[in-house]
Amino acid sequence: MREFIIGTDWLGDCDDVVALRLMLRAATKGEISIKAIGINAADEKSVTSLDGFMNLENVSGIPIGIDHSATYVNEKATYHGKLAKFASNYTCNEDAQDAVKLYRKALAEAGDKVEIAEIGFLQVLAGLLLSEPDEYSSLNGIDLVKTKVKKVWSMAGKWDEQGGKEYNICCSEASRNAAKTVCEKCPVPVTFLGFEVGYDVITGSALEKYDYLYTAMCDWGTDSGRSSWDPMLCLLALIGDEQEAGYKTVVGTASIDENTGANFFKEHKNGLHKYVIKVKENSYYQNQIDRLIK
Ligand SMILES: [Ca+2]
Repeated sequence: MREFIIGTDWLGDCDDVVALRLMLRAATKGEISIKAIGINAADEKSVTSLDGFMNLENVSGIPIGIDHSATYVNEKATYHGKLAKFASNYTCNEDAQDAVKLYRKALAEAGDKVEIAEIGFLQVLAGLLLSEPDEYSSLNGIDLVKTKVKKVWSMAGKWDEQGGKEYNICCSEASRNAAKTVCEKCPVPVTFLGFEVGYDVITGSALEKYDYLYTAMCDWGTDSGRSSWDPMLCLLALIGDEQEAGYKTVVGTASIDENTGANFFKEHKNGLHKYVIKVKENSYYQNQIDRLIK
């Protein structure tokens, strides 16, 4: 069975919640196994909110890690308080392990190679790459990833222009440096799904009104669906093949200007990086996601 680690900025936007439902439902159906979830941007209720969400989705036993330095105030994510009421494994963010440590532990314990799906900022993945040997593995981060990671799927970047800018990369000095580190040091293939792919695919409008996912979307600020950056990345990762998922790819090497966060792409056939371009109508992706989250 394919094994995943998921990284999310479980801070505010509701497209992470839609995306996690896709992944958790696939796990419930036995299609994938999720070894860990790392939170790379948080408010004070992010860990208990995610714990509560997993309980509501009838998923248990997936450890949560967090970047403890990435906790912010976020008044828009009122759904975190509602989901946190269903938490049972964690009482606060401090109960969760450092996400880099958790990634290292999960990779060290993995039998087969793991895939990493990142739908937030890249500093946990960068921290993993820069990590030193520890109690979990005698390998440094790059060698651990080389040995235990099959592929990284990342919702980040804007690839329909050279110098494109996208939030997950540009947001802060930490996110810009992290994206640069991942582009320069990750020793396994990375497929990017950029801003331009997900913004005009709107999902979640068909949810039932009693569904707590619908509540999360309303609390974030929409009752008529949301752009599908994270759900599309997760759907792509679940299908596991870019062409089969309805995309063509551009292959080469991605790079980041750490001062501005602008992303660039140099095409060449032996590159470790790809970005995806839609080849189907938006409704093709929208219908699949809406069907899977219902
Ligand atoms: Ca996200």
